[in-house]
Parts: sequence; structure tokens; C-alpha cells
Amino acid sequence: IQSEALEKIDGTNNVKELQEIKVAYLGKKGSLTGVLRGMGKLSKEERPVVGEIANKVREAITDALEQKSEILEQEAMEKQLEAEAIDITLPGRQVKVGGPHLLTSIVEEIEDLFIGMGFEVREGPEVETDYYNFEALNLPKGHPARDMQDTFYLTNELLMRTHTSPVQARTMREFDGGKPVRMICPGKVYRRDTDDATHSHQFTQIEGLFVDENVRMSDLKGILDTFAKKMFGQERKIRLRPSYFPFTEPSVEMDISCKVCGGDGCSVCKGSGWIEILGAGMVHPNVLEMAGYDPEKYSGFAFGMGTERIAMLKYGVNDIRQFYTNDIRFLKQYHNA
Ligand code: FA5
Repeated sequence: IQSEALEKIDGTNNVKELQEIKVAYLGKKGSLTGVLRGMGKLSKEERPVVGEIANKVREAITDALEQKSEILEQEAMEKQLEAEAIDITLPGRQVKVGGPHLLTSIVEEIEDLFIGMGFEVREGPEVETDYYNFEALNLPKGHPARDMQDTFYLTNELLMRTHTSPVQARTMREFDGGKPVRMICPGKVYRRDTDDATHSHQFTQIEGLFVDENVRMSDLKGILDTFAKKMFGQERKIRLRPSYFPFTEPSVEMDISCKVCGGDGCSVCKGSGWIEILGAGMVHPNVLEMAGYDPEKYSGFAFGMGTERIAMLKYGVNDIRQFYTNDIRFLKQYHNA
């Protein structure tokens, strides 16, 4: 029995078979168990002799089973480790990395520039009241200049803001008429304009407001000149043209000179050689007063620029719709802008 069992144990290579061998010899109906059971029928003299032999055989078979079982477990473990091993020589899968939208990069660049000049960045709601969008900016109901900004009304009193200028009034109100203001506010605005290469029904503006004692038009000019040169290059000039906004007096529009021709060609600049990029002016005394600032003591300037127009000028984008149609081939070009 022993040699037969040991041979079988030696010959097997799987756990299930090993278990079957165990049952065949040591199980309830196993052959060795049969021998031990039959011992009752033996004579007194024979019993201890056979008993001893049978025990030795059981021990030998049990040991052999245990050893084999260990070997098989070890082998199984090695196989599993091999199967789970990571092949570090395989080429990696490329992870697609996104990047900021060109408009986001431009806004961040402009924010950094103004933060460097002591301005803080503020926000205001896109759904605005008629009061802040118009009335607080010296545009009472029925004022003809309201037509300059064709408006999406939600109710009689609520609208989608047509410019970021309401944040001027909101900020001054918050400062309670007593603190100097130096803020810029980037954000989305909405107008019932027909979309074309230079107009969009939703676009973004960056508002600026500077209020303190003795603020003059020359301060406005200085800040805007610094902005233009840092944004577009030292060779650029600015020009202020008289304009009209109900919330500033005097009001101007700022043009920037087109890039001078260099060795690598000239930038597109039709007509006069100047491009308009923003509206600005000295804050109207009525606006200061409505927001709780004493116009005898305080004065200030404000400006509002179209962010898309700045980006178009800086990067030679010729259609504003490119910013909003999300063609990845267009957007990708500016991921490191
Ligand atoms: C205003 O919105 C004033 N709030 C600006 C201002 C602020 C003046 C503070 C004085 C003091 P205007 O409507 O001109 O002004 O718009 C400002 C800029 O937004 C324009 O110069 C242009 O660059 C951009 N813009 C206007 N309409 C559109 C449009 N439909 N699509 C894209 N950009 C536009």
C-alpha cells in the first residue's frame, strides 16, 4: 500500500488529484483505513505488529501528501505571480493632456498685469437687475442710450447683464462710500447682437474701476498705456478718441496702433492703422453719488474692454466664433499661450 500510494503522490501534479489520493488511502473507505478496521479480526500477537506497520505506513503517506501539497501550493503561487507581473518594457499609453482655453489664458494674463498695478479682482452676477445694469449707471428707464446695448430681459426687472459695468456700482456700494477702489472684473456678458466675425450674442468683458481723491484723466491714460504696452509690446501706441457713455464724463474710446512691420512681415491692419479695443472715461458724478461716494471729494476712472477683441488682436484670430465653436484643432494651438 505504501509504495503504491507514494508512487501516486509522486506522479500527480494537481491539487484535486492529490486530494483524491488522500481519500483513497486515508479516507473513511480508504485502503489503509480498511486494514486498520480489519485489525479486530487478528490474533492478540498479530495485532501490535500489524498496528505498528499500519501506523508507519499512515505516517509515511501523510508526510508525502503534506510535502506534495506544499510543493503544489508554491508552484501555484509562482504561476500567479508570473501571470500578474507588469511588463515594464511595454510602451506606455499616452495620456491626453488638456489645456486652458485661449480666453482663460488672456483673462489670467490681464488679471496678473492689473494685480501688479495694485488692482483687486472682483466678480458680479450674470443675471442682473435693471437697477445695477442701467439705472445706477446713469441710464434711467426710457433713456435713449439703453438702445446701445440690446438686452435679453428675463422679467421687467431682471436681465442678462449687457456689460460688466454694474460691478462698478456693486463694488462702490459694498465699500460704503468710504474707501478708495481699484478693481477689475472679468466676466460674461449678453447682448441681442447678430453673430458675425466680430460680434457674438455672448462674449466677455473686463471692467476696471479706480476711485480715490484727485484721480485724473492722465491717470487713466497712464494705466491704459502701460496695459497696452505690456500686453502687445513696447512699440505700440495708444490713442484716446472722444466718445459717449452715460456713466462716464468725459468718455473716450481707446485705439491701439497696429503692429509695425518687421522682418517677419506685418500684422493685418486695415484702414487707419488703429484698432479700437475698449471704452473708458471719468466716472460720472451721478454714478459716484448714487453709489454713496461724495463727488466733491472723490473722482475716478473706469474702462471696459472686450476680451475676445484683445485675444483676436494679440493672436491674429480672425473670427470671434472660433472661441465658442470648440474646434479642438483651433484651441490646441494656444495651449501654451
Ligand atoms: C461698454 O460695454 C461699456 N460698459 C464700456 C465702458 C466701461 C465704458 C466703463 C466706460 C467705462 P461697449 O458697448 O462699447 O461699451 O463694449 C465694450 C467692448 O466690448 C467693445 O469695445 C468691444 O470690444 C466689445 N464688444 C461689444 N459688443 C460686442 C459683441 N457683440 N461681441 C463681441 N465683443 C463686443
